[in-house]
Amino acid sequence: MKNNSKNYLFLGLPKSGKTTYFSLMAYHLQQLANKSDQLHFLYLPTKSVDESTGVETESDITSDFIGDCIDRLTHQKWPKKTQDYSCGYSFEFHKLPKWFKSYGGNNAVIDYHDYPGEAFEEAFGEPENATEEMKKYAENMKDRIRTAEGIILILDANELFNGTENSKYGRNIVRLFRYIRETNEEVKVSVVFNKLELFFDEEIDFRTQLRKKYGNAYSYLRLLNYRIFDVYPLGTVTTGDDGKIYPPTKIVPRNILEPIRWMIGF
Ligand SMILES: Nc1nc2c(ncn2[C@@H]2O[C@H](COP(=O)(O)OP(=O)(O)OP(=O)(O)O)[C@@H](O)[C@H]2O)c(=O)[nH]1
Ligand SMILES: [Mg+2]
Repeated sequence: MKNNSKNYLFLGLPKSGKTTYFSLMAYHLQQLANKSDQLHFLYLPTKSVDESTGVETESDITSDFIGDCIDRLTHQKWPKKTQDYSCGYSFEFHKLPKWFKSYGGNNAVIDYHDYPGEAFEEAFGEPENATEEMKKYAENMKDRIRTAEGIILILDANELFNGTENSKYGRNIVRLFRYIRETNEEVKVSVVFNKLELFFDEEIDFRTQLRKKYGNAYSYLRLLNYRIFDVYPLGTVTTGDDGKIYPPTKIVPRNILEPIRWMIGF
């Protein structure tokens, strides 16, 4: 992590939609910035050092990764599953002149970390057969939670309210909220109800649902610096001939930037 950077995390159970949401959010943030006189967005190169030779190289991991995800989504394919965790993705985001001035001008680097859901399960859930590697990622994730500026918790609303593993889901998020409270009470927590396309425009008050169905999690959440967001990352989805759900031919997200807008302030 760079000295002047702020650390933001994407957390959630496996398959909750973190990678899809993260890549669409970054893409739309870049598009918004490129249309505005005041906002500036740049993907940053990632530096790495070859341990045997000491030679430092730069690679465009962030823009390559987001480019690949967006390319897949616009061809009606889902991003590849996140298998491991090696580094964060970085971008620079400025709002000029107000944001720039108030933060002293050097504080606009944002590191985003997209961990596999299995690392979340290892840290806060009931993992079955966790690998040594996943245990390492889980520790790394917990370290980052303690120093994070913001946490975006992605909840698959369909799993949460229509799924069969409610008590497991509830216990996992309670453990996360408790850990945040104990180690980094002030951190901003955006709770994202995700995959809302699957509810086909039904008017559902998800906050009330959370309070009624996951009362203990809701009690812990209320003690944090949090906000709840309803997000439709793709706008709609289509069902293929095989009965599976695919991204639509035209992606028109709703509310996708609201969580980060609140977190960063622009
Ligand atoms: N309806 C809908 N389905 C989605 C959305 N995002 C993801 N999915 C579905 O959820 C699956 C997992 O999406 P990912 O974005 O890879 O989820 P993840 O949380 O990054 O998963 P891990 O990296 O394995 O923890 C996809 O293959 C899709 O089937 C969404 O916005 N809407
Ligand atoms: Mg992922």
